[in-house]
Amino acid sequence: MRIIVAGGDGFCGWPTALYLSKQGHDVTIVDNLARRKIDEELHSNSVTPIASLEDRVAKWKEVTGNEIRTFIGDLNHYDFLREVFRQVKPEAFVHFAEQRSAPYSMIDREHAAYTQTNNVIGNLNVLYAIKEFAPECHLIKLGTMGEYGTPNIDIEEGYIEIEHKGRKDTLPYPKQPGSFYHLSKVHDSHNIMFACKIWGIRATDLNQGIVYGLHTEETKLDPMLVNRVDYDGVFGTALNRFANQAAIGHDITVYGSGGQTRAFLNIEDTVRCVEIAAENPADNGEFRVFNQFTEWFSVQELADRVQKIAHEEGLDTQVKKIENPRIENEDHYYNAVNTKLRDLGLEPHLLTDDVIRDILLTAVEHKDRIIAENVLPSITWK
Ligand code: NAD
Ligand code: USQ
Repeated sequence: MRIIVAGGDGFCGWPTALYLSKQGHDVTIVDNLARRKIDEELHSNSVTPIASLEDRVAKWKEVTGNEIRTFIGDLNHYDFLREVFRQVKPEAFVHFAEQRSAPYSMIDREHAAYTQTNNVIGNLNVLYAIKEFAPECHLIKLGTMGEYGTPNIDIEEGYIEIEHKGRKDTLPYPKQPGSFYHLSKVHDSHNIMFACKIWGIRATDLNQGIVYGLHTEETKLDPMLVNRVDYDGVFGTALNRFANQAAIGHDITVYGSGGQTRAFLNIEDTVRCVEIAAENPADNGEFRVFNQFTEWFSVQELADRVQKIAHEEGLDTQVKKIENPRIENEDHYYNAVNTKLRDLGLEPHLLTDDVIRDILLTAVEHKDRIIAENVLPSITWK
């Protein structure tokens, strides 16, 4: 299949591009390298030393013989995107290419506006490009479990049957996102659903939980293929961030009570979920939603598990509750459905102690790269 991986230089996109290439697909990466520029803006970095995109794909070709084409450019520039579609004629478009940090989107008006413009207009451009140049192309769009928020009822996969005043309908599941970033994903979902309805294009919204880990079989083939890992208070996510805090003997920062429960999955399952979606495309006109996660944990539970492994490895770190910089429910009900990807063949990699140890030991290996002052949260919702 001819597959475009937009955002293919990022944390999820890079291993996905390699995995799909390894499976024999004809992969093209599109990326504007915005994430690397944001590192400069925040004076931060990936814990692992990542090679340039050019060097990464050259190494991939050297190691496997497989070519991955690259286009450096912005989905917000429609002339660029049109040219990419004209040259590639994609059968699937995997869309990771968004600003994905909730705290970054909450810095100030400019960052909120950048996040929503970048994400919503970029995605709208992709919808138009599919309509105009590749109407059969299957859009595989990365959404987020955070679109749903933490309702006091079970979270369904995209839709919920509602009975109201004696009448029934199946409607999009209510959305209660917790940041301007998460809101951008809700706006994207609405635009995609509408485009499927009016133009008959096909799309799968992968409502992904928090991704942990860094390695896949493919990224391990050579040090130059290593994936990025974020640890700072802006882009670092729970679990990966906790392991990196532990690696430098920093406190593991639980925000508020730590009862916040989130859905998680291993990066090795991210790449497989995208493959499953690509190999089982939505029908023409269908807007399909899969909840892409394998387990859920409270933040406190994860912090305790990382601390336990850190102590086993001789690292002195403590779990510390700090004032929550976000506005979110800290003690809530959580029960989310995730059967559709499993029904299509996903075999989850669950969070074992060895997986935590692997993330921790990678952080320890590169701990000189961790900038200690970036580890605490610096952005508040208030
Ligand atoms: P990332 O920031 O590491 O990667 C995103 C990539 O997209 C970067 O390489 C960036 O340069 C590129 N990009 C951003 N805007 C672009 C634009 N307008 N044009 C071209 N390229 C652009 O993020 P990630 O962690 O790999 O996340 C990928 C996707 O998955 C995002 O849409 C994110 O919302 C979603 N997601 C991520 C997680 C997670 O835990 N990392 C969880 C759920 C959903
Ligand atoms: N948290 C802590 N301590 C920390 C960091 C985070 O307690 O040091 C808490 C947060 O308050 C929050 C939870 O952990 O309750 C998750 O925070 P996070 O930063 O790991 O994840 P989030 O901001 O939700 O965003 C990440 C990705 C985003 C993706 C989302 C999936 O950055 O791209 O959409 O996870 S989900 O959470 O399902 O919405």
